[in-house]
Amino acid sequence: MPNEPIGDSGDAVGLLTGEVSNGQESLPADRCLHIHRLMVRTRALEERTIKMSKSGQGYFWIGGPGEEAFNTCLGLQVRKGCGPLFDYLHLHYRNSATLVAMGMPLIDSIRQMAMTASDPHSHGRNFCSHFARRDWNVIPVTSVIEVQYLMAPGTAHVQKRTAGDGITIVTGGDAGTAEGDFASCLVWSSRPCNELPVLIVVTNNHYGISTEHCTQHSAERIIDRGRAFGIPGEVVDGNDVVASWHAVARAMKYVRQQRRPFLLEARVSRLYGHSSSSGALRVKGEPDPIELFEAKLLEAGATDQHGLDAVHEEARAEVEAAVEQALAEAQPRAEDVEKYTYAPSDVDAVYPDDYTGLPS
Ligand SMILES: Cc1ncc(C[n+]2csc(CCOP(=O)(O)OP(=O)(O)O)c2C)c(N)n1
Repeated sequence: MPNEPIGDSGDAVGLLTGEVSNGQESLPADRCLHIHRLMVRTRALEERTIKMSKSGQGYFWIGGPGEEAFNTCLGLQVRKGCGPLFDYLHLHYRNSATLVAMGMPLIDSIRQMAMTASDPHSHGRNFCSHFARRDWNVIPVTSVIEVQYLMAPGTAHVQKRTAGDGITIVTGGDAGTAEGDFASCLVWSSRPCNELPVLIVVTNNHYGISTEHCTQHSAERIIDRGRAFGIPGEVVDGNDVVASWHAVARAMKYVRQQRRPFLLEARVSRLYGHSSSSGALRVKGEPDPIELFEAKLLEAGATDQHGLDAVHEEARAEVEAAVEQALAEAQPRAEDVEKYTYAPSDVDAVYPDDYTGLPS
């Protein structure tokens, strides 16, 4: 079930009938326009935060331009909420479209880039795209790659023991799957009689930072590694909205109903390189999921060029207003530096609430 009512983007959305097809599968046109708007808003956010990193309004940039098709379809189908009855998300740093699809205001990501105290994900203390939302079960994103795959079986274990059909979703890149944490996830998710409801997603952009996938991995498909553990999987063209929607729906249905793991590998683009550390310049020759989707929308008669331009214009204006507002907001205070260090815990005798200095 999508997180927001489909067709809340104004215009004639909701009045549309008709389908958008990729030749094999299709989606209703009004849902496609909703997805398109979310993808464009995310791209506007990413491109503006790249600019912030280059103009001294923030520092390091990392994000997911090129992954909007798959990640939007993922975010819209998450069962959003707090606690084990809802889905847990162990994401990596390329999932802005997932958060935007779940309803994150764009300004919240800009606040993290601008390192303001109002940043709800880290109070201005973490890199951009390092999201954390307790109310939506979004576990804090770490810069240390792959550890999320080791933590995911933990929340899935709780969900297995809790009546309900909440699932755990973990995402990461292809290069990180070389690490032991990925193998541990496969082992812990598939122990006989202890199989766990984990949707193991790998967004394969064919690169680590600068090493190509084909120079490191002899297996062409990452999902094939699941075979040894009896974990089924699917590879999907993550630049194809229609295919991604259905692949996510199938995978989620399997994990939700069977309470067993599933591997989903999405082949995606990396449109601005690895991060600001590698320059964040637009890469030529990689397919752009937004351009591909817009061609499909036009072909299906779901909208016209004027409609598409209006969505881009509206997204740019939204982002500019958000940057202006965020830059006027307060930075963290020096006296708060020790706050939010520990999560409150009844079983922690030393720091039950927050860090209060070294025990005397
Ligand atoms: C444990 C660890 N090793 C190395 C790094 C440095 N590092 C950051 S991103 C990255 C590449 C990750 O590639 P991939 O898993 O394919 O994800 P992508 O960034 O391409 O989405 C590396 C090696 C790190 N952050 N953490």
